[in-house]
Amino acid sequence: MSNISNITLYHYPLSRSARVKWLLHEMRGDDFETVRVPLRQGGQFTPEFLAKNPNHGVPVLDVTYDDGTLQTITESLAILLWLAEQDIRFASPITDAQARAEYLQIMALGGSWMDQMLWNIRLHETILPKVARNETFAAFNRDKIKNEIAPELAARLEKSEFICGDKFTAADCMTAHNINWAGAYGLCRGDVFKSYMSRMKSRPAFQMAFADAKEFEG
Ligand SMILES: N[C@@H](CCC(=O)N[C@@H](CS)C(=O)NCC(=O)O)C(=O)O
Repeated sequence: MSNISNITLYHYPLSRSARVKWLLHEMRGDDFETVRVPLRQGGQFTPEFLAKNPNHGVPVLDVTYDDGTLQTITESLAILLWLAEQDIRFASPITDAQARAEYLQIMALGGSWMDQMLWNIRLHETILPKVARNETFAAFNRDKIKNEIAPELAARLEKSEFICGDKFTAADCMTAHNINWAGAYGLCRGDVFKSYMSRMKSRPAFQMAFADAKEFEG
């Protein structure tokens, strides 16, 4: 990350920004700024924040380059992929076509497909007003995770220490965050997930990223 002078993460405890915070701690220790966005109090709707992310969500990453240019990046999947490109220790090597394909596949599975199933469960079980909730749709998403996603992830984790083989990558930040989220709905709780999560939780960077998890207001 040679031409980057400063990184600021806009964050809320336990949320999707914790995926990014975890990878930043892996890469840079404490060498980045964190700004708490008070989501429950509507801090994501201020004009300043909306100018950074019109979709009013965290994570948002402000990157200042050595020449003074400021770039704002949104979307946790894009941010994780981009950060891992800057510090290739955390990506699958681009020279290994097969490993790279698997890594990108797992990132997309986590950042779009599984993420949206979890979000749909949250929307239809907790967030929407009761009249707008659709129990059948929530159950459909639960079943997809239980019968399709969880077995796919479990099969990978039975074979290897990390989600993409024997190396920790940004794909672990995405996948373990989702498994943790799924656990809150009683999903992805088998032994293979428990031992994977205990390996991830033993990492100092994970502990730093989730130290504020108790401050999450659901
Ligand atoms: N697809 C986006 C979703 C971001 C998102 O929805 N973040 C939630 C927290 S997990 C948020 O900030 N919600 C506040 C809001 O939408 O008003 C990503 O992965 O970055």
